[in-house]
Amino acid sequence: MEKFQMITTIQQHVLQQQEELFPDARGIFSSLISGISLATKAIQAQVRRAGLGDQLGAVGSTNVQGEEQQKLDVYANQMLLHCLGRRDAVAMLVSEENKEPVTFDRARDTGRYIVVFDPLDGSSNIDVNVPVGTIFSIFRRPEWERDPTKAVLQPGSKQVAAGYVVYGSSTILVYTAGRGVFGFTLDPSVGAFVLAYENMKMPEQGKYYSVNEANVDKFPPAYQEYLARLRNGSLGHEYSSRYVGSLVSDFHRTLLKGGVFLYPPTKTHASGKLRLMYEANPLAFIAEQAGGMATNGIGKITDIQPEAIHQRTPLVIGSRVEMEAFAQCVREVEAPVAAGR
Ligand code: AHM
Ligand code: MG
Repeated sequence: MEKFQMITTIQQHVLQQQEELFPDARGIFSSLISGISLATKAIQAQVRRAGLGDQLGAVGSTNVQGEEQQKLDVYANQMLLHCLGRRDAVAMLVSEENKEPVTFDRARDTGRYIVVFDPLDGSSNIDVNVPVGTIFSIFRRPEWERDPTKAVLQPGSKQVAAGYVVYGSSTILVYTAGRGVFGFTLDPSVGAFVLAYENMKMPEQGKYYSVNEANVDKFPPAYQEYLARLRNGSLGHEYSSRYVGSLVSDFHRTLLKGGVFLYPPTKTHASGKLRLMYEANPLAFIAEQAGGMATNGIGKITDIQPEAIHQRTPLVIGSRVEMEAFAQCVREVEAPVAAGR
């Protein structure tokens, strides 16, 4: 008899993992992942059609960060709010595009989760056909906290799951629930995210570093020295640079090929540009699960206790070798400064 290759969809995968790890689970968490999968399929369909209708361009408003909102930003945000907001599992949604958390009146035993997301990361690139993506992070709703903002302000180490979708040459969803990292490619003929990368591991060392080098003169001395070391062969081989300007894409390459991505602090922006809760935290969780690391230059990203939902953080994330070299460089450059030498 002919053997056909069977597929594993993201929903099947999450259910399988749940059965193995939490036999008592009632599928509440998996319904969240289904909501994210549905919303991102709709977003990718719209992204693929960009330019055919009038989906391109700005809407004429700015978001909470003061950035110009693109039409697709607004669409992606509404789609995630719509698809996730209908799930009983969701107590609260926090988006880059909304100033305050969106709360739902859910029973405590089902409404257990808070989902934080950047609906369309890199959207300023969309008019030039550069890959963009969605990033998400999932927390448990704290039992007794009534204030929605306080309920959300949990360190990244408390994430239950995190992931992203890249709308690139194919659409890929990468996710972790703390038991390894898995990648699913959208099969347009089936309409499902199909398991394509099992237990993803970041190479110990890579060939690329990724940073907006136009800002180098504004970086702190330790970052400038680190970039010099990457260029001068101190880490044992020659690096090339790659910078898409879309964090999800730059991170996805770093996950697959290794190396390091940096968005450092600058003289004018002491916390850099990227957001802790829906950009740095979820990617840091994935990096750690894949054998990599992530820091803000002082400590682990996932150890930071957030003070505001839209707070920014410097981000250095990547393979073990590059990250250890970064930590050593910071020690060597900053120790003499601290000692007044
Ligand atoms: P966004 O969430 O508004 O798209 O902004 C974040 C993006 C990241 O995807 C990317 O890494 C960064 O901004 C690029 O910034 P810059 O143009 O300063 O290099
Ligand atoms: Mg973003």
